[in-house]
Amino acid sequence: MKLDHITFYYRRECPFCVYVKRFLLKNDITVNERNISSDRSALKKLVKEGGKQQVPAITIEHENGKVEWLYESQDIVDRIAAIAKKMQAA
Ligand SMILES: N[C@@H](CCC(=O)N[C@@H](CS)C(=O)NCC(=O)O)C(=O)O
Repeated sequence: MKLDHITFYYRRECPFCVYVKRFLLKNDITVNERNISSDRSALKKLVKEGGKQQVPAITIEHENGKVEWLYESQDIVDRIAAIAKKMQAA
């Protein structure tokens, strides 16, 4: 399942990011990805728009154009699982 409206901000060496990535792979879910270690503009955006330099983080683009930032690996996994479940049911 491809979730085009979600972008995942991560570092490869971050264990909390690996936890999220494993969840995505295990459930065959694809999202947009931005590596803040190699992508300077992604890092800037994370801090400026998200509000803090912490990964993993995701953005969820809502239909009304509003962009929601979400931090904390477990909250991210729970939220993506809920979104995927809802989409599967639709
Ligand atoms: N409780 C957070 C911990 C996240 C965390 O500690 N992330 C570290 C990397 S592993 C971080 O963002 N450090 C600042 C940085 O990498 O710039 C979670 O579960 O997501």
